[in-house]
Amino acid sequence: MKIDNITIRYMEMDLKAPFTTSFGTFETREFLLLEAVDTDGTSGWGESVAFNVPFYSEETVQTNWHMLEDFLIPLILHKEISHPDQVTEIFSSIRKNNMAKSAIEAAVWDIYAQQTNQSLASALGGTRKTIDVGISIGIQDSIEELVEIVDGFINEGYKRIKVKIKPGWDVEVMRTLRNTFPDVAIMADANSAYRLEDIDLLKQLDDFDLMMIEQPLASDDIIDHATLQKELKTPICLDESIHSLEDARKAVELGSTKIINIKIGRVGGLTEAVKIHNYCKENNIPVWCGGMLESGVGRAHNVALTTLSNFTLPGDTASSSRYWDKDIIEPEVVSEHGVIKVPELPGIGYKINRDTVESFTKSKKHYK
Ligand code: OSB
Ligand code: MG
Repeated sequence: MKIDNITIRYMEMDLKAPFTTSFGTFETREFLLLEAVDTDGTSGWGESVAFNVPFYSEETVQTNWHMLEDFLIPLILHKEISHPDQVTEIFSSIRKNNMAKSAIEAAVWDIYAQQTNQSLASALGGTRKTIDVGISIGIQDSIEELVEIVDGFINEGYKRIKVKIKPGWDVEVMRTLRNTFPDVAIMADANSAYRLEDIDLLKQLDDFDLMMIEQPLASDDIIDHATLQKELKTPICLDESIHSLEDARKAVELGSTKIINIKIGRVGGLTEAVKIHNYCKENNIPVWCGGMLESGVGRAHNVALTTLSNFTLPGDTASSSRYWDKDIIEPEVVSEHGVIKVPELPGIGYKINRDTVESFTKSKKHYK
């Protein structure tokens, strides 16, 4: 294939409910949507999962647009590409900026899967026909409200409940949830809100039989996480600390993590995500697919990735309707009793609703 032209759109979609983590609250989701068109006319879609603020990672919507326009798009346009794995090599002179790279790479994978007449899941080597999913729940105003929300999602059938924690919203919250829902798979995500000196507090979480604690310590740390894991019964799962296969290897070798949350954007694309998956499989590290409050396009890529065999733990890829009144794909992603049926059509397997896309577009630019 050769990419003939690319359109970037600055999107803004209202979340149904605000989503609060230890680093801040999102009420709307601003993100970049990218459409790449091959010289044969095939369209592929990708989403940059960077936020409008650099709180989860240093990348933002604006830095991603700059990277795409000034560096990445000029490198990819009109280049002969025989397999999407080459995109990582084409971008190898550019350091980091993984979410920006991933937006293009995802679109190239979508085109490749369509041209080879297979679902994106199959193109990636995935075999599952259905995937199990959990749900991630933000920080609430009171424990009572949280219990009610968790109860609702358990009744919808989600296979695992993840709740956000931060200092002052942690041990009592988890104790209440465990006492109220003794048999449910529960985990906590701190988004880097603690330091090793908080070890005595974090050890109290061992009483609640949590599936794991996600990213308790600094976003750039794997040393203190290793020290913490030696003292904790609860498995640590790294999210923010892992940007590549090399990061994963070092964290696993050090004993900093027993489970890895793979996010396509954070690791720079599907090719790197598959490599991390394969390495983890060989090393008995279960993985699951994280979420970034994606629209249907990013969600479709997450569904496809999750069909690989070592995605043995439920991910954060919930139904479109958990986030949006109306998603930009058809059909929307639907979880029934915590299970999503993987689409079998070529490419991402969902149709883009161009009218809906247009209605959420704040600005757009075409590159040829
Ligand atoms: O740490 O996994 C995270 C949302 C925004 C930023 C970071 C994270 C999250 C979530 C929500 O946990 C996942 C989702 O439902 O898409
Ligand atoms: Mg996380």
